Amino acid sequence: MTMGRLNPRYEVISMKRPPFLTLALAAMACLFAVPAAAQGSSPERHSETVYVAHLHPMNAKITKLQTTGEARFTAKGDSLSISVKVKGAAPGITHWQHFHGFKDNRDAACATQEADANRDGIIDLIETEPASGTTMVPFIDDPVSMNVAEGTYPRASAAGTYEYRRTVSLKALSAAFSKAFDGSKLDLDRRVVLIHGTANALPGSVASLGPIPAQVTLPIACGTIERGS
Ligand SMILES: [Cu+2]
Repeated sequence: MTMGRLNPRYEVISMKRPPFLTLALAAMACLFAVPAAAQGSSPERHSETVYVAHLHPMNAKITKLQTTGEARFTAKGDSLSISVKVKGAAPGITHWQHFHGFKDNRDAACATQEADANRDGIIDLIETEPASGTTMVPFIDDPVSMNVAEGTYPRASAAGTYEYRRTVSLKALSAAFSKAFDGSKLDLDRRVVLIHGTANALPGSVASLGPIPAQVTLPIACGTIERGS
């Protein structure tokens, strides 16, 4: 016992103590240790898992804006709270926002300037796909509906800010996700959050998704989702 050696008085007492008393004390220590350990584990039953994505500007040259923000996912029991706070977005228009990723086990990443395959100086939605994967869950009025094209997305204020908050059933979202993506799991820490939308005119070289105008899908901010606190 290191403590005994550091404290001569303790050394004397413990040397005088009969062996059976030492055993009895050790047994008592065990009795007290059990409830203490049980107490220590109880908060885990109600624990929350937090995932955060710090959003960095994309295509700032064409948006003329520095769009930044934070997306936060808090899972607790069956509830998943999603919050997205954005500033520096094009004011007064709605902004598509989703997490993107791959339905296999690959990690998604934010596209860099190298993703600009046609060298028009703009990374369009299609060009983000090799790095970021596909559009997965929309942050709309009802994310569980997975209605990317028709859901209601937030509109930025005149100052270019918005705040989105929704709480969904983790079970319901996981089921809808699994159905849409061949049995995949949500795996938030493999995904990226993308914010879209500009009011500025874009050259014809900027590709989009089907009939949706390129101004709607233009990526303006991205962040990788990481498990955090
Ligand atoms: Cu998106």
